[in-house]
Amino acid sequence: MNEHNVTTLNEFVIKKQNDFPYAKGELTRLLSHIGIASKIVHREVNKAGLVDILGEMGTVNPTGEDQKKLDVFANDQFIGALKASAECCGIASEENQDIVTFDNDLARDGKYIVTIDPLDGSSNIDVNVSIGTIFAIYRRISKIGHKAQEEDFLQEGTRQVAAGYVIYGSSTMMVYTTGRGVNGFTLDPSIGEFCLSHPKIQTPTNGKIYSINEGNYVKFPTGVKKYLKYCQEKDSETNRPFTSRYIGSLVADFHRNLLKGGIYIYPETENNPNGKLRLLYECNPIAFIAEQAGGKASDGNGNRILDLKPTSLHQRVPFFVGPRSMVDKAEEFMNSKGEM
Ligand code: AHM
Ligand code: MG
Repeated sequence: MNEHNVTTLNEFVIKKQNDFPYAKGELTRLLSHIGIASKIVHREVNKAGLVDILGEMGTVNPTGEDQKKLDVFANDQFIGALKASAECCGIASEENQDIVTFDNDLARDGKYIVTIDPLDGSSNIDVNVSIGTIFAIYRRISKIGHKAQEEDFLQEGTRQVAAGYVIYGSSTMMVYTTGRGVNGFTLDPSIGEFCLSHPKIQTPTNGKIYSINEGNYVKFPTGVKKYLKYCQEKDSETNRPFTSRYIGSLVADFHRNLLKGGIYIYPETENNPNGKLRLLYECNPIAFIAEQAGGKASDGNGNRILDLKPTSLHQRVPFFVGPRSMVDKAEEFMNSKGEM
C-alpha cells in the first residue's frame, strides 16, 4: 500500500459527514468509538492463546448459551466505548437480557441507540478461527433528555442509520454502511489505524458458494433440501455444482460470500421454527450491508429482513442472504413446497 495515499477510517467518516447534514459529527464520533473498542478487542483476540482469557466464564447469556470470557470482555469494551461517546443513550447486546441504558446527563441527551453482537461466532474463539462484531445504529424515537426505552430498539431494519461488522481474521477489518454504499477498512497494526482497503464493495451478481450447517439437514424445510440438491447438481450454464463453505461464524461466512459471491442460509428447522440468528444485532445489520452491496436478505418466505417489525430484543429469524439471484432461487424452492 502506498502510505501517502492511505485514508484512515476516521478521515473517511469525517469526509462523509457532509452526507448527513443533521448528524453534526455525532455519527462520526459514534463510529470512531466503535473503531477504538474493536481495536482493543482485536488486541485481546490476538493474544488470546497467551493469557488466561480463553474458555468459559461459567455464566450463560440471555439465550442460554455459555458465555466465553472474550465475549464478556468484548461486551464490556463496546459498552464502555459507546457510553464514552456521549452520543448513544443505550444499547441492546446479545450478552445482556435487557437493554443497557446510559444514565448520565450527557448520554441521556444522546440521539442514537446501538444494537450489538460484541463477539459473534464464539464457539470458534478457542480454536483460532475467525470471529466478529456486528453492530447497528438507529436514531432513538423516545424523548431526548430521558433514558432510552425498549421501543427505541424495536425499530424496523429500514430505519438503521449505519451498520457494520468487524472481522477478526487473518487480518482485522471493519466493513460498514451508512446507506450510501459499503466500504471496508483493514487494520494496520503497525500504525493502529483502520485503512480504507475495500472501497465501494459490490457483491458479485452470480455466486458459486453456498454456506449452511448441513449437519441440520434432516430438520430443514423441504424447500431448503431441494435448493441444496440444486446447488450440488451439475449444470455448466449456471456454473454448478456450487462450492460448499461453512465456518460457523456469521461474520466470516458472510464476509467471504460478500466478496466472492455466495449465499448464506440459516433456515428454520423442526426444533427452531425461527432459526438461530437474532434479528436486531445479527440479521438486520448484515441485511443492510448486503442490500447496500447489491445483494438481498430475506427470511426465505418472501419477507425482506429489513421490513420486519421486531417484537422482542432477542427475537430470532430465518436468514437467507447473498446475491439477489441466489436468494431469489432459494426462495423459489421455498415457495414451491418441494414441487420443483
Ligand atoms: P453466537 O452469536 O452465539 O456466536 O451464535 C451465532 C453463530 C453465527 O455466527 C453462526 O453463523 C451460527 O451461530 C452458527 O451456528 P451453528 O453452529 O448452529 O451452525
Ligand atoms: Mg452472534
